[in-house]
Amino acid sequence: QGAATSVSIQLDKDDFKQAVIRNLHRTLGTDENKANKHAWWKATSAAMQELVFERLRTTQKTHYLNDTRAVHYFSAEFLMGRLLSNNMHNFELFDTAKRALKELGVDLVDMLEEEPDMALGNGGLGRLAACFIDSLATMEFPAIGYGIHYEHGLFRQEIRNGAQIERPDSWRDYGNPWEICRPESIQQISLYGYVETKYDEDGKIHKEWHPGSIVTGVPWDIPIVGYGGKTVNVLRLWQSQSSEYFNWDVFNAGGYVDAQRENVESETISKVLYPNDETEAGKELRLIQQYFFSACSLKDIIRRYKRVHGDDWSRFAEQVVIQLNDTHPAIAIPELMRILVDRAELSWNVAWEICTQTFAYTNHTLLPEALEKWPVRMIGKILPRHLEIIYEINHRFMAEVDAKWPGNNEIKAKLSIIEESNEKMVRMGNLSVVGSFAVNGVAEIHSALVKSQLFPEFNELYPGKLTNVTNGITPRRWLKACNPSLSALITKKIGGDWILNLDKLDDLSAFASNKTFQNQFMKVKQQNKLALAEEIKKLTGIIVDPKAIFDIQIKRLHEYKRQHLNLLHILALYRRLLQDPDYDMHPRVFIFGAKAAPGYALAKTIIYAINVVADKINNDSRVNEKLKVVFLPNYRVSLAEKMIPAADVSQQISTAGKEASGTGNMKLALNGAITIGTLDGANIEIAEEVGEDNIFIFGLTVDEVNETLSAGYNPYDYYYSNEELKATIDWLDSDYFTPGNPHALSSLKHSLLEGGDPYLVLADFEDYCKANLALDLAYRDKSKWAKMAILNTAKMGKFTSDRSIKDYVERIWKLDSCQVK
Ligand code: DL6
Repeated sequence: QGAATSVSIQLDKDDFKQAVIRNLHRTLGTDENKANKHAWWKATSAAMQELVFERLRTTQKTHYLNDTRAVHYFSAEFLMGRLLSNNMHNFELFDTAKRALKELGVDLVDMLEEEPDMALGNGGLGRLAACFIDSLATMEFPAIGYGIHYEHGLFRQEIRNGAQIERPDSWRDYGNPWEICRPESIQQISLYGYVETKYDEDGKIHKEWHPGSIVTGVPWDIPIVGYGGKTVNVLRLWQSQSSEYFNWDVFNAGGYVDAQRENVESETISKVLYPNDETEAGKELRLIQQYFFSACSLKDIIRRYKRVHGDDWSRFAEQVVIQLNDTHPAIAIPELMRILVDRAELSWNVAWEICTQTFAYTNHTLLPEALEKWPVRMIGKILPRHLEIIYEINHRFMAEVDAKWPGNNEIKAKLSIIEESNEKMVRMGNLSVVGSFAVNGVAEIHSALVKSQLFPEFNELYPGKLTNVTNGITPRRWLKACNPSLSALITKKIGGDWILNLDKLDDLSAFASNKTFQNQFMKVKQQNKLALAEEIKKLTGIIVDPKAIFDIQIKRLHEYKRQHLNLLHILALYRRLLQDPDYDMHPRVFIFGAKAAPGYALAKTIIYAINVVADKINNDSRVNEKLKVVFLPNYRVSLAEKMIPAADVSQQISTAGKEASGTGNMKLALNGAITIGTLDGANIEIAEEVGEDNIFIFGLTVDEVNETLSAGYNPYDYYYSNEELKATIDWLDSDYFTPGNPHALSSLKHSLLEGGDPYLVLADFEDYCKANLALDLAYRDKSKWAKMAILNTAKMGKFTSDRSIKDYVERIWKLDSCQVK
């Protein structure tokens, strides 16, 4: 398997300077005297893009000439963040660029702030896709990411009077230097209409879909630079456009007037990313988005395949593997069947063989409310032919189930792709399992639960199909670029091989107890904390002490992630300090970053609660030497890059069994933060790697959660038996934090008590407090803490996305690398 070993492009400081000036003059039509920061950023990006294009062209030519098998990563989300610094790092030009720009009077780090985040994703799932395409390019695997060119990415969060306000995200208002429009590869896709059944002379049935409207998909390519700059792959994002096609034939056929009236305007399809609250909204536009990008991408793949293989479909599955990132692109399965059966006129069996050898599916959640289902009626209206195909797939699949479990209607009802509920639904998870050759979860425990709880019968029916690939993160962005001081220290100590072989970090273990190295390591942490303290002041006006413990919880706001458990513990500390001004604790700053889905009321209340509690504590001179709380607005990739290097503590406190993997846990530990966490998701594997002395594990395990629930969990038992817990919950429901508005936070108390506390916050509270106490004591022993921090960094080798990709490549995709000369 290939990995870049040296940099492909050599450019010195003067070349770089010239390239920037040239682009300032010729691309932007301005000059050094007039240019503002934004113009410098654009000119520098354009200078980088010259190098990127050169490698992109070479890569594409090499892949074409070698006719390589490639993976096509279908994902409704790619949370890319900023690209300029990343591309510079991957070309190993960051320092050169910094020196060149300095001579031009421009501070590179300051200039980088001009770039808006490309926030085309909600959180973990989209960021994982971004890390994966980085690793694929770095390891020189032929790969294309396919997604949607949203005009607006995830909303921008403002905090007003403590509450979240959503504002549109305008990431390309002033143009995006990284994307290239490819009108030569435009595709058209069909929607609505009806299906005509025809018989030929031999009595053979043909289905013809007469669509009601046609939408144009315009591809935008974002080059993805691998580390070392040898392979540059592409992320292709589809923008929808009106095709001015209206089918009068359909219209006049009668009965379609209403359907046409409801048609979604073509341009709106790629307008906005749905903010995911882990509940399926069942919105028609979302289904159309999913079909739109899946169908455009499939047509694109087939066009490329046919250029070489013509109408010979026999090699399709040899050349093409499609990874479905969750069920969002699962409609691609019946779409490929439609193309093969209706258009290419292959027999059903041949087509199904090709299909099931082409697709693989990754599951990212067990939460029942997040498992996608679409009303049969809706699919029938938007994609009438696909509904027929889904029924046919299900009919044949039910026969298979019947052969395995003769006459067992209960199993049939459970496995059926069609859910026979009040409103009939298509279960996209079941469709994905049936239509794929491999199904994977994203951490050991999650994959085990996919097998034992979510799809146990599928696991019996298809032994070996369900598997695990533990998630990973790219060390290029999440250590080298975001934490330059730590990465320089590491490279000085053990050499730079870790960037491509993260297992090498284990060489640091030998220095974990070395006082000099401990001091160097913690000095870097201290500098990073100082920088974050400045950022906090800039963003919120709050002054924090960099000597305090920086305790960070950054992730989407969801009850299962339990930011409210963190908050209850903060309240407990506040209360202890008020009751006993000498209460012995190391000063601690709790820092949050989180967006709540706009429609998720309780999540928004939790954000409000954090902010009002923060306001009270930060302004209470009795305690604020020891305790501070900060909520940083508009959490996103570029903010994470500033927070993660400064973290002492990483909060990973989800209810066991609920967080599929988590990847923030990996980023924080890689940067030397110690995890306080439950045995959930990838925390379990992190604990295995770092060892139990270097992590603070607390709370119920998955089995204990299940036992507690089946024994009839009653949160009041905990409420009445723990005086501190009761006091903190009641405190939230007084007007202490919301003067004049005593019940502003009642819904929070209600969910924890009368609401049944679905995520067992109360059950875990006491153990969480104990773990926090242990953490506080450990921090006071500077050498012990430094050793723990170093070992966390040293033991993160497993969690590079290069390893995840290697797992996918060897066990699922069966790809060869293709070295681009
Ligand atoms: O696999 C990436 C990421 C995991 O790390 C998180 O644990 C998981 O919550 C997240 N899942 C989703 C679910 N969205 N949908 N569907 O984002 O995936």
